Amino acid sequence: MLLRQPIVLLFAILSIPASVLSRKGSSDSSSDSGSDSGSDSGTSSDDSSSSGGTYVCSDDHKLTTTGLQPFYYSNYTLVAGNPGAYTEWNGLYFQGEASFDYVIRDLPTNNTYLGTNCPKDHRTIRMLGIAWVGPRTPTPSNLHNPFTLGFQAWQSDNTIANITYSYSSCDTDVNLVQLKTTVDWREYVHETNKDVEGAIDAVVLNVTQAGNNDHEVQFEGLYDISSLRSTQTVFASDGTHNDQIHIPAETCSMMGDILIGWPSGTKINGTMTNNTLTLSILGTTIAGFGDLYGSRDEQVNVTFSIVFTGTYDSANSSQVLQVGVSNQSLVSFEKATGGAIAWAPPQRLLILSLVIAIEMIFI
Ligand SMILES: *[C@@H]1O[C@H](CO)[C@@H](O)[C@H](O)[C@H]1NC(C)=O
Ligand SMILES: *[C@@H]1O[C@H](CO)[C@@H](O)[C@H](O)[C@H]1NC(C)=O
Ligand SMILES: *[C@@H]1O[C@H](CO)[C@@H](O)[C@H](O)[C@H]1NC(C)=O
Ligand SMILES: *[C@@H]1O[C@H](CO)[C@@H](O)[C@H](O)[C@H]1NC(C)=O
Ligand SMILES: *[C@@H]1O[C@H](CO)[C@@H](O)[C@H](O)[C@H]1NC(C)=O
Ligand SMILES: *[C@@H]1O[C@H](CO)[C@@H](O)[C@H](O)[C@H]1NC(C)=O
Ligand SMILES: *[C@@H]1O[C@H](CO)[C@@H](O)[C@H](O)[C@H]1NC(C)=O
Ligand SMILES: *[C@@H]1O[C@H](CO)[C@@H](O)[C@H](O)[C@H]1NC(C)=O
Ligand SMILES: CC(=O)N[C@H]1CO[C@H](CO)[C@@H](O)[C@@H]1O
Repeated sequence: MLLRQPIVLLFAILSIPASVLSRKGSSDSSSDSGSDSGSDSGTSSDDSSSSGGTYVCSDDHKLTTTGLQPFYYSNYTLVAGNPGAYTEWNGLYFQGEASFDYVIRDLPTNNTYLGTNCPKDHRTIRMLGIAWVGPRTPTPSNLHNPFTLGFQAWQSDNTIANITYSYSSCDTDVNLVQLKTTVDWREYVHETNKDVEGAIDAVVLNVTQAGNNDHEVQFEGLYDISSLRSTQTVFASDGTHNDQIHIPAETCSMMGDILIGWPSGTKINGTMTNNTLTLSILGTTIAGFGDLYGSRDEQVNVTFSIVFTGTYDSANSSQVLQVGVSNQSLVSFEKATGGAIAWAPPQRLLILSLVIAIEMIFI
């Protein structure tokens, strides 16, 4: 088990590695500064500094979107020796505004469980968000969704025009919502002494033409990873890892974040044209609390609804979406004539994930 965890964690920590570490350690500890300087290695964005042993993070406001794609996409989007090169698997991005509505209800208390200090009325958090949509890759062959959707959103009062600036690179838990409709993992199998890769469509999407508009599709599905074994659900389960929904710590005084995770049965639906994506996420769960000092015993009933409306981000997308044009499928992807280059050189990520994985082994 001890040996297995770091290997299994390899993909999970890939995109926001610091959040995994930060929930387990204390925020000002050296492990935090270690992971942050690790995540910035090889770039010019390392604004962090140490003064008198205190770690100081100065925010470079760089939007990190590497957690939007399953890891195996790098097999298809990374061209050896030419990392920025166009490939037919790059997909495209939408950016926009989102709202996170929730109601928290205390469970009946007993002698061991005290009440919480959570607001009991309906609350809304305003967010900015980014979605990525890419074509299904030829492998893994057990996947059936015609496209993969990734989404992340973070609390912000900023305008959409200021979306890049609005992203706090110092906040290790910046994304309140992070979704991938396909989750993947790498697992060590004792019997064969080998790492095995796997992936499932966490949301099996039903994609249909929207009403009478043949340039719009609608999609819907339920988030369900209940078929995964516990070592695999680390990627999208309890809210302590990469794909997650959580409500920020300040909501219920002294209780920490409300860790919603991705409850099986959460409803995902939306519409898509070549210019607009709308996305709804609707669910309810019994959630626990977690913070830098560990998780707590108290639990609450949370009902949540997240709604996003995004517009095609031509500046950062190398593809455009064709909806209802092809007779093969309702959705297809074409090279953008504007020709933006791909984001995030994947080699750096791979090196980073290995560094973090090695760090985790020694924690
Ligand atoms: C009551 O306490 C027990 C532990 O003694 C716990 O298992 C149970 O979940 C608690 N019930 C509620 C509603 O909090
Ligand atoms: C990605 O590439 C690696 C190394 O070549 C291979 O082992 C793995 O099966 C590939 N994964 C997919 C999903 O194609
Ligand atoms: C972007 O947001 C920051 C912080 O809120 C603000 O200082 C800056 O003026 C904003 N820039 C624009 C172009 O709105
Ligand atoms: C897919 O969605 C369409 C339109 O909403 C619906 O008629 C159909 O029954 C759905 N199919 C499945 C398998 O859920
Ligand atoms: C999702 O489905 C609900 C009905 O179940 C509908 O009211 C809502 O508008 C849909 N959301 C989007 C983004 O299409
Ligand atoms: C989207 O499709 C419309 C026609 O339906 C076209 O006029 C427009 O240029 C397309 N937009 C993009 C970003 O490809
Ligand atoms: C939370 O409470 C609401 C309202 O009582 C209820 O409809 C919902 O099923 C509860 N959620 C869970 C996961 O028990
Ligand atoms: C429609 O299908 C036919 C036969 O498969 C193919 O030749 C044609 O190119 C397709 N049209 C489009 C727009 O994809
Ligand atoms: C995440 C990302 O790379 N965003 C970029 C999108 O394009 C604008 C304009 O070129 C850049 O400023 C952003 O950094």
